[in-house]
Parts: sequence; C-alpha cells; structure tokens
Amino acid sequence: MTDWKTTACVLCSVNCGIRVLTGGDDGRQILKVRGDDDHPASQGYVCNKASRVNFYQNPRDRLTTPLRRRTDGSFEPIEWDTAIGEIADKLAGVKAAYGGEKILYYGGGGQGNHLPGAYARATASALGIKYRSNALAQEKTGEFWVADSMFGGWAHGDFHHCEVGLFIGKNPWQSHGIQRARTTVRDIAKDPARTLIVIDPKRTETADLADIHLAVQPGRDVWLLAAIAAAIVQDGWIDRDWMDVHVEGAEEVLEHLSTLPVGRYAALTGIDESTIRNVAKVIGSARSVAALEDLGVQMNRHSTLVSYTQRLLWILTGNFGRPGTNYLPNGLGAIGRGTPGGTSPVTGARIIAGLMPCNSIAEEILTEHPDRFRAMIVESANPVHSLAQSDAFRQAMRSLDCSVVIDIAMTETAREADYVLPTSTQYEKAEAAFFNFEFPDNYFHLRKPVLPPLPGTLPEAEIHARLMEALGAMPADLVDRLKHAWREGREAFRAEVFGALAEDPALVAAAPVILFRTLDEALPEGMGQGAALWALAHDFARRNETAVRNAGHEGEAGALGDALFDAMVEGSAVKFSSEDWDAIWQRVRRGEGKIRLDQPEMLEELSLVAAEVPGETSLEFPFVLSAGERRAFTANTVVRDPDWRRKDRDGALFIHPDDARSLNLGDGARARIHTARRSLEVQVAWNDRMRPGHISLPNGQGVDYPGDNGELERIGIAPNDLTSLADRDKFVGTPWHKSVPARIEAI
Ligand SMILES: Nc1nc2c(c(=O)[nH]1)N[C@H]1C(S)=C(S)[C@@H](COP(=O)(O)OP(=O)(O)OC[C@H]3O[C@@H](n4cnc5c(=O)[nH]c(N)nc54)[C@H](O)[C@@H]3O)O[C@H]1N2
Ligand SMILES: Nc1nc2c(c(=O)[nH]1)N[C@H]1C(S)=C(S)[C@@H](COP(=O)(O)OP(=O)(O)OC[C@H]3O[C@@H](n4cnc5c(=O)[nH]c(N)nc54)[C@H](O)[C@@H]3O)O[C@H]1N2
Ligand code: SF4
Ligand SMILES: [Mo]
Repeated sequence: MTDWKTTACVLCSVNCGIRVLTGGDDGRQILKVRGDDDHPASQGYVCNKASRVNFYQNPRDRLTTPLRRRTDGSFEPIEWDTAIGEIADKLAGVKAAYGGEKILYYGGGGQGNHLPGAYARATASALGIKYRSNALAQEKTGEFWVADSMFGGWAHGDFHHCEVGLFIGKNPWQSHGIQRARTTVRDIAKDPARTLIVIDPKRTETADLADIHLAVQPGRDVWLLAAIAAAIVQDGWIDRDWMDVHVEGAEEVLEHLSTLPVGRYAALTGIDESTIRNVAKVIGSARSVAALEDLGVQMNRHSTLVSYTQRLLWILTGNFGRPGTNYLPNGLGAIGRGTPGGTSPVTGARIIAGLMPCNSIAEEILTEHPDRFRAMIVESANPVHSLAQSDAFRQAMRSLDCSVVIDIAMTETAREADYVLPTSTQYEKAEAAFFNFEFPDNYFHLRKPVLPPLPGTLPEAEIHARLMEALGAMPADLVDRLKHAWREGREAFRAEVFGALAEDPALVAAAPVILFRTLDEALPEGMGQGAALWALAHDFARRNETAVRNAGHEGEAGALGDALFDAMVEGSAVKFSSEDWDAIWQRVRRGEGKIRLDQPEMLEELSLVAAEVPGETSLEFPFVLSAGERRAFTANTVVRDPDWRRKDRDGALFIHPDDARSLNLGDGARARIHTARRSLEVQVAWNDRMRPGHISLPNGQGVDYPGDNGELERIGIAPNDLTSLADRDKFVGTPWHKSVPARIEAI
C-alpha cells in the first residue's frame, strides 16, 4: 500500500510543507518526500534534510511502551494504566508534601510540535506547577526581554523585500529560520541593487554569497555593533525625522554613541574602521534594512546587550514598520512575548516570557535549599543533551523524587528518568507549531497524521487527559454537557463553553484537555489533538477580527472563531491573518506606538563594555570553540540515527588548515580537545572557512544510539560535555556556547 499525503518537515522551525509517500514492508515508512507547491508559506521549497525525515519517524530506539526505572537503574515495561496511576500518585504526593511549585515542567515542543505544551498546561494547573522552562530560555530570552521593553514584541525581518539584508551570528543557508532561506538569500545576493551583509567569524555558505562579510573576532560582536551604531550617529546617517515621530528616549544613547571611539572598538573586533564606517553608510542610505540575529551572538558574550545594540542599527536609520524592514508579526501563539515576571525560587534568576533560565535549573535542584525542585516533567525535549554541562543536569534528574519524560525515543534524558512515556510521532497525530511569523499574510498549519500511531504510543493530548483523570481533575459532567452541546450546534457549544468558563475561570487552564475529551471523536479522523485550537481560534478571532476576515474567514462575531477552527482542522496550511503595515504600529508597545531606546540596564552595560578588556582565550586555552554549529545534516537531537548524515558522520571538529598544521594535525586526524570541564577525543577536519583561532563542533551529535548489535554507540561529541553552567549572560543566564575556551592536541 502506498499513498502520497500532505504534511510538513519537522527538522527545523520553518516547517516547510511536504508531500510524503508512505508504505514499505510494514507500511510505516516515509519512502519519498517532495516539497508541497500548494503550501502558501514554503511554496514547494525544501532543503536537503526533508528527504531524510524517515530517520526521525523510525529510529531504532523508538519507545513502544511506558517504562519504569528499577532501583538498579534499568527499566521495566509497564502498562499505561499503571504508569499513569503511579505518576499521578507520585506527583500528587510531591504537591501534598512540598507544594506543586516544587515540580518543574521542561519542554513542551520542538521544531515542529507545540501542542504538547498546550495540553500540559492542564496537568500543570491540576498539580499547581508554577515554574517552567524550555530551550527558548537558553537562546532567545535575552532578545525577548530587550524586544519586549523596546517594542512590546519580537521583531522579524522582511527579507523577501529588503534592500539590505543583515544576518548577525546566523547562517540561514544551513539553519534557515526564514521561509525559503536559500532562495531568499540568493535573491538578495544576486540583485545588484540589494546588499547582503553577514557578521560571522566563519566564512559560511551565507557569507560566500554576501556583498559584505564582516569576519568578526569571535565573541566581540558587541564592540562591532556599537561601533557601527556610533558611525551611524557620527557620520550623519540617522533618520531624524522618523526618529522624532516613532522613537522615545533616544537622548542618552545618542550622546553615548556620538563620542564612542570607533577606531578603538574596531581594533578589538578585527574589522577596519573604514569598513565599519562603510557598513554604517550602506545601512544608513538604504531604502530598507531587514535584520536577524541568532545563536552566534545569542549564545555568546554580552548576548543581551548585543540584542539591544543590534536593534539600534535599524532603529536609528528608521528601518521598522515599512515593507522590506522589520515588523512585529501577528502570531497565533505566544512565542516571543518577553515580559519579565518574577524570579526563580532558589537562585533568584530572572524569569522571562514565563521561562526560567535553562542554566539555573540544575542549581535549583542540586541544593539543600527548602525551595528546591523535587520533581520534573520533561516533554519533547532532551535537556541532558541540550543544556550546558550535561553531567549537572543528569545528576539533577537523578536527585529528584520523581521525574517523567514524554518522548518518542529513548533519549539521554529519558535514560535518567523514573518514568518514560512513549508518544506518537509528529507523523502519527495531528500536530502544529506556533513559529508563524509571516507578514502581512500569516499562516498556520495543523498537520494531519500520515501514518497510524505506533501500537503502544499515545498522543500527548491523551496522556495529559489521562493524567488529569487520574488526578481527579477532569470535570466529566462538563465534558458530557459539552459533547451534547456540540451535537446541537456551534452556537449551543459556544454558549456552553463560555458559560462554564465564566462560572469557573479556573477551568481556563484545563480547557485544552476538556476540549480534547469532548471533541476527539467528533473531529475529522486523526485530528483529535487539534481540539485545543478551538479556544485559540476563538481568542485570536476575538482580538483580531479584521485580520481574520481579511484572511478570508466569515461568520458573525462569535462564529468567526469556529470558521477559523474549521479551516484549521481540515489539515492544510491556513491563512489566518492578513493585515497592512499600519497594523504594526498598533502593536508597538501595546498601542503606545513608540519605540523606547532608554533601557537603563543596557545603557549602563554599554558604558561598562567601553572599559572592558576582552579576553576569551588564554595560554591554557588558546582557541575559541563554537560548540554546536548547524550543518547540512544536523537537526538538534530530533534525528538520532547517525546514518542519516550523508557526510560528516562523526561530526568533525572544523579547524583552519594553518592552525591544524601548527598543531601537526592532518585532515581527518584524531585529536584531543580540552575545555575547563572535559577532555574528549575528536576527529579533525581542515576547513578554510574557519577564522584562524576559531574552531567548531556540530550540535546535536554524540547521542547514544543502538548500533547493529543493539549496543549503544556514541558517534561524535555531545557538545555540552564540554560546556560549563557558569559561562552565561549576566541578565538572562543564556549560555556562551559559541565561545568556549579550548585547547587541542594531536594524539
Ligand atoms: N541544519 C540545522 N538547522 C537548524 C538546526 C539544526 O540543528 N540543524 N537547529 C535550529 C535551531 S533550534 C536554531 S536555534 C537555529 C540556529 O541557527 P544559527 O544561529 O544560524 O546556527 P549556528 O550554526 O548555531 O550559529 C550561527 C553562526 O554563528 C556563528 N558564530 C560563532 N561565533 C560567533 C561570534 O562570535 N559572532 C558572530 N557574529 N557569529 C558567530 C557561527 O560561525 C555560525 O555560522 O537553527 C535551526 N535550524
Ligand atoms: N552546546 C550547545 N547546546 C545547544 C545548542 C548549541 O548550539 N550548542 N543549541 C541549543 C538550541 S538553540 C536548542 S533549540 C536546543 C534543542 O534541544 P531540546 O529542546 O532539548 O530538544 P531537541 O534536541 O530539539 O529534541 C527534541 C526532543 O523531542 C523529541 N520529540 C520529537 N517529536 C516528538 C513528539 O511528537 N512528542 C514528544 N513528546 N517528543 C518528541 C525528540 O525525540 C527529542 O528528544 O539545543 C540547545 N543546545
Ligand atoms: S529542515 Fe529544510 S525542509 Fe525541513 S523545514 Fe527546515 S528548511 Fe524546510
Ligand atoms: Mo534553537
């Protein structure tokens, strides 16, 4: 049996639409993959990775049954009912003994799946869970915080229409992050009227195409960006008229930049002053500039300040809120709303966008402090592998009273858990991501399953519904009433839902599982896990009526949300929001309409870096290691089977040939890499794209995967064996993975 079906690639955040041919001996294989020309956002585009999604779908270490840890550390299979019952009892026990806020929730989604997080909110509310975290709190929280205080939202660049495209610590050729990335950067590069600027120590594939490549000295972006901003001010490239209308609080920063010694800063960065002044001119005289920063600076020194300084370049030159510049997207989910709120219980770390810094988690557990976490649920994440200093997280998990991992595969994190729950893959259930950042038209894709669930696995919605039932927190009467109302019609259903929520606002958090239990059987086959979107569609339609109508959805005020929901559960990408550029300004600082430059902590920090003498390396550690580079065949740990890589199977350490020669390291040689934490053996590959002194290791490698004989093998280096929890941003705790001091020796 073979069949072509429509879905999306789940190997990075842009989730290109694909068509897949399924079949094979067991009928469970994704045999062929094509770009989906009908997908409105990706328009048929795919990169080299999409054709290999079967390596995600069918790993050897796929979980097929719930597991319970024995005292000797091995695992035994148990029935679902036993697992759910015991987990509910243990977590309820932690809540009763210490309070629900001693249970931490980590994860909730990955590159293509954000619905688990929605259902987990119900379980979290029943258990009184207060703290959560996920990977965003080791990369984006600094940017969210700065963006929120300056704009009230996370800006994205209109790279499809910009005159100047600026990528800072970002290699879209390999990592994407924007739709149709390779086509988009190539279009900018080949148009003589447009300019591609890349700031990256490495001559990446993107830098190869760039009109201007600033090969900054690793870890020194803050001085480079401040110098460009200063040159914009000093050389008269500011758009004063625009600033007068749209910006508040510019005085202090302008004063600082007007006297900043561009030449002295330039000397720290490895880029000439004249090049810096030319970049200021290119940005200052362009009709439109779109900018994107990513891990090269976000997982690096001064990352939060870089997120601020980076924004100055395009704010001072009026590049926001017009086609080809930068905008605040109208997302369906809440990703990127960076409002700070409170601090973590033990270390007092700043919580941003509701997320505790990843780098604090181990410290919040491995302590005698009475407020330490006692239990943890990890869902759709692999923090033992992905967070700094893996050993610390491993140890933290083992010291908890109870830990539960919900995943499709036996990951490094699952191996440390007390209970492991197997879930269906993203091709076996309805799934979606909230990485919808397009503008002026924006799209959402709730995908239909393309394969039946693997026996023994459940979708997360069902797992959380069962946990709620076991905790005695599922209002069965209400579910019955809602089922009845749904059969009567949408008006009756809306009245019943909104009536129940008005009566008991505490039900809001449980709504996703209530909707799932109510609608699972009523929705089109396999779309049950989409049920929670009913509430989201109504909420979005109520707040964005014009945008939803302009996107082509119809209905009376109350029915508009149902129209949007019905369009989503059909399973194709849906245009849910259509706006014009004026809408951006209504969102700026929640209707205040002005961008704020006066951020006291950032201004103070700018003054501090003026006096700082940077020093990333030492005699002991003369290299700067970027631990976790995106390459042609990396996808975090979403794909675990090393055979999926067509080349670079071992995930080699890239080093400039001159550096390699001086260390007597041949291309392909084995070497030993040392950091302050660990020494590990690695294979070296000469790579003249690297800047001398800068070395890199790929991300997502070094997973423990069963070989042909079933024994676990580790291919490549797990980068966080080399990183340290202490190396982190002082404001938001994001790690400095892109500049780890290191030494290499031939073996
Ligand atoms: N192929 C592939 N694509 C992916 C992923 C994947 O695993 N594989 N993961 C996805 C995820 S989760 C994310 S967050 C994104 C990340 O996407 P990117 O941020 O683009 O990925 P990286 O390769 O980690 O880092 C980008 C660049 O930063 C550069 N860099 C290193 N040090 C410095 C520095 O000091 N200054 C500057 N300016 N640059 C520096 C590196 O040379 C590298 O080219 O990719 C997503 N896409
Ligand atoms: N040193 C270093 N460390 C890094 C980075 C780096 O550059 N350098 N990059 C960091 C970045 S930017 C990120 S985003 C993180 C990513 O790290 P994490 O957020 O920890 O997650 P992933 O590696 O993306 O793995 C996602 C997990 O979800 C599971 N999964 C897949 N589909 C499903 C599903 O449908 N349901 C459930 N429940 N589980 C599923 C996969 O098996 C996998 O275990 O890594 C970070 N770690
Ligand atoms: S990995 Fe490639 S094909 Fe898959 S979503 Fe990302 S850009 Fe698209
Ligand atoms: Mo990421």
